[in-house]
This record gives sequence, C-alpha cells and structure tokens, in this order.
Amino acid sequence: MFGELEALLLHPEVVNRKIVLLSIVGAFRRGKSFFLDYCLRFLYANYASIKNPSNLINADNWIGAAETPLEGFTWRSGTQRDTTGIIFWSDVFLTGDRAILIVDSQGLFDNETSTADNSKIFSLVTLMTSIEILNLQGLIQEDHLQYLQFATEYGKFMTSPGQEHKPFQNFVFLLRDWNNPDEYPFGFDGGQKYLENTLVVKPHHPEELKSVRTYLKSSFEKLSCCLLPYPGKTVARDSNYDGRWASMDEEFLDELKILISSLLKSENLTTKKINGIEVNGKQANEYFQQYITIFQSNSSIQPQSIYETTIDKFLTALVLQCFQIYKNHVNQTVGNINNETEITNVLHSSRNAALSTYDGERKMGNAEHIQKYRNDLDAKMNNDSIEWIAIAMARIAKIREEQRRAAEAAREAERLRLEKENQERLARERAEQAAREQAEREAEAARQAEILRQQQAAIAAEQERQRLAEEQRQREIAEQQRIEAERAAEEARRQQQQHHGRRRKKCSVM
Ligand SMILES: Nc1nc2c(ncn2[C@@H]2O[C@H](COP(=O)(O)OP(=O)(O)OP(=O)(O)O)[C@@H](O)[C@H]2O)c(=O)[nH]1
Ligand SMILES: [Mg+2]
Repeated sequence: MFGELEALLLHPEVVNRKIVLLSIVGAFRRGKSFFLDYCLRFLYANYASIKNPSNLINADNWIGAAETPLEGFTWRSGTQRDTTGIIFWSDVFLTGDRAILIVDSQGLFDNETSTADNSKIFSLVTLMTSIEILNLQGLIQEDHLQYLQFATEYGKFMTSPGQEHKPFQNFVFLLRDWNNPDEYPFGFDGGQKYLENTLVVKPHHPEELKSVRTYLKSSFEKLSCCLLPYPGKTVARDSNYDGRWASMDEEFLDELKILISSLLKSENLTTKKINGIEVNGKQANEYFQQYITIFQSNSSIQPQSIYETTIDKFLTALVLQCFQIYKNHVNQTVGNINNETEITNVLHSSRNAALSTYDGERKMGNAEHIQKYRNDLDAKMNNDSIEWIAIAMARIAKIREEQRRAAEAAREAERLRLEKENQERLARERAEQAAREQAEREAEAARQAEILRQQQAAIAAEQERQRLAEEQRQREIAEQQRIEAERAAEEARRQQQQHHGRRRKKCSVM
C-alpha cells in the first residue's frame, strides 16, 4: 500500500493539491465496493483525472447506459468476502486545487478478522480520510459504534484545552436496505433525524458507548446519515448480476443518484485537514506513511501514540518551515556581510524571524510540546549558525584578501604604468634624439653636399676659366703665329722683292 499511495500522492498533478480522501468502511458483503464503483462513474464524468486528463463524458448522464456492467473496485455477490485490506483507486480525480482519492476497505465484522484488526483498519482509514462513509445494513447498532471509539478517543486529545480544531472532517452513516421509510424517509433528511435520535445518550448505555456518543460530535466537523432503499432482488441476490442499473429497483436508483451527486459535487468535497490545516499531497504522504508504519508494527494502537506521532509530524514540519525561513534569511544576506558586526545582526534578525513565525502559527499539542519543539528549532538554528558563521567569516576573509590583492594589483598596475610611461618617455626621447641626429646628419650631409657642390662649381668655374684662358692663349698663340706667319710672309716677300731688285740691276749693269 505504501508504494501505491506514495505514487498517487506524489504524482506531479497531486503533490501540491489539497487532498480530498473519500473512503468507505463497514460490514462485509454489504455493497461497499459496488457503491464506490457508481461513485467512480460520477467522478469520471465530472472531473479530470491523472490518467484521464480531459474527461469527455457527459456529466449530466454520469450514471451511463442502463445495460453497462459495473466496473472499478472488484465486487461480487455471495457470502465470501471480496475486498481485503485498504485499497486506493489507482487514479486521482482533479478539481481546481483539489485532488480526490478514493479508498475501498475490507469488510468489517466478518468471522475471519479479529476485532483488533477490524479496529485497525477502521482507525487507519479514519485518520487518513476527509469523507468517511460507514456502510451499514439496516439500523445503526451499538457494536457498530464501538469502532468509532478510536476516533472519539483520539478526538479527546484534540479537544483538550488549547486545541480548537476537530481532528476529522465528514462522517456519513450510509444505511442500506432501509425499511422504515415511513418513520425516517430515504436520503439525507430522514437519515439526519434518525442519526440524531440514535446518538442521544441514554442512561442504560455502557460507559464506552456513552463516551462515543459524547465525543463523536467533537471529533468530526460534520456528521450525517443517508438512508438507501433495498436495491431489488437482482442486485441483492442474483449471483450472475453484473451491476447494470437497469436491474435496480427504480426507487433505489433514484436515491443512489441523489446521494452520489450530493456527496461528490465539488462544493461538498471536504479537504483533509490536520490540526485544522489543509494538507497537500506531499504533506498527506508524510503523515499517512507515519500512520501506516505505526499500524503495521503495533498490535494494539493507542490513540495517544497516534496523537503524539501527529503532533511530532506537525510540529516537526512547522520547525522545518520556520528553520527554512531562518535559512533563507541568512542565505540571502550572506552576500552582503562585510564585517563581524553584520554577522551578529543577521543571525539575530534571522533567528527572530523564524521564532516569531513559530510563535504566530497555529499549533498542535500542549504548552510543553510547543516549547520543546521551539527549543529544537532554536538548537537547529544555533547548530546551523556555527556553519554559517564559518561561511560568513570565510567570506569576510575572502573579501579582505580580495581587497589586499586588489590594492596590490593597483600598486603593481601603477608601477607598471609608471614604468611604461618612463619607457615611453625614454623611447620618445631616444626617437627625438635620433630624429635630431638624423636631422643633423642630414643637415651636415646637405652642408657637405653644398660644399662639394660649391667646390665642384669652383672647380668647374676654374676649369672653365682655365679653358677660356687656354682658349685665349691658344687664340693669342694662333694670333701670334698668324702675326709671325704674316711677318715671315712679309719678310719673305720683302726678301723676294729684294732679290728681284738686285737681279734687275745686274741685268741693267750688263
Ligand atoms: N442488499 C443489498 N445488496 C447490495 C446493495 N448494493 C450492492 N449489493 C450487493 O452486495 C453484494 C456485495 O457487493 P460488494 O460491493 O462486493 O460488497 P462489499 O461490501 O464490498 O464486500 P467486501 O468487499 O467483501 O466487504 C453484491 O452482490 C451486490 O450486488 C444494497 O444496497 N443492498
Ligand atoms: Mg468490497
């Protein structure tokens, strides 16, 4: 049962929804499973479920076709008991923020099961249920009420001073084969009147039944009773009957439809509450598992031990919730811690936030319980704070180390900057120097070139002058030669002329 129940309650569609748990208990072989199967028809027609997320069945005709055989929880005719133990329907119905689980249970008051086991089944179902149907045939008998003793005993703890909440929610006496409709008519109205008369405390009642009657109202938020007619011979006796409603007596069918529609309509689906607080799938799973473990391991269950377990679960959950407030607070602020004073302040305010939530929440148990779990919360926070202080101190040390490193890095960066600046300055100066030297070299080269040019020009001028002088000298030489040639020619001419003269004279002398 553990695994199946856990899988249902922790299903993603269920885990955060509030739980409605409808169960049926009561005498064996009295149509419990049969009744639940008609409930399933209504539920599938009216609500989505985890296995059937979009229900397409016509809700107005939830009862289905007249000839359709009945399916769901196994049921059968005869005297041999059918359902054993506690069985959860393998699907969960969903409506708004609620999830509906259906529980069938083994028939009580049979010859095979001991009173202790009957009582265990009844008690466990009662603890887990928010709508519990006690299925009985005919009248409510005194021995039926004894099964409610656990619930009422448990209720006594819950109604002790300081506990204002009823431990259980809806309890429905469902009386089958009612054959006094003239006195008490079928349905809830007749049932309510019958119940009120039955629960009156009378002097002849044994003490425990007086106690049951006295505490029943303070144990359940709502007590009701519904009277159903005899379903007809086929339903009651035919060993081949397949559950179709075509074979039911009309009166029974009408009352069945009214009962189921009323029981399961959305506004009547009471959620499971523990200490007056609605529980979701996750929380229900924790409580239920605890209960199941106790019921499996103990032969006789004392309401006190269940009560204490519930207190423990409840206050432990509250302590965890408050501790989480403290944890969130310190974790959120750890990033802002810069010094030791802030550590003290954060721890103080976080601790106060958690404790004031604990003090302000509705709680279960007496003052002693409440103080004990408060001390636990305090101790838990103190333990955690040791670790947290170490984290915060490490953070401060880290901040300081980072600051030191940052300063060092800044110094180093400044040194590097200056060094770079210096190097740049030197490079600049060297470049300027080189440029200057280059310019000087270029100027010198230009000057040398100019000198060279001037020298070359002077040489050229000199050469030109010499050439001209040479030319002049040549010309003068040539002139001289010409003059001398002319003179020689003149001389020659003159000598010639002289020669000629002397010859003519000789001739004439002759
Ligand atoms: N007399 C009578 N019989 C009914 C009624 N409803 C169903 N039955 C018949 O009762 C027989 C037993 O039905 P189940 O649903 O198996 O009964 P149960 O209470 O679940 O039985 P266990 O699981 O063995 O405890 C079947 O033959 C049903 O047809 C009813 O209102 N009155
Ligand atoms: Mg059954």
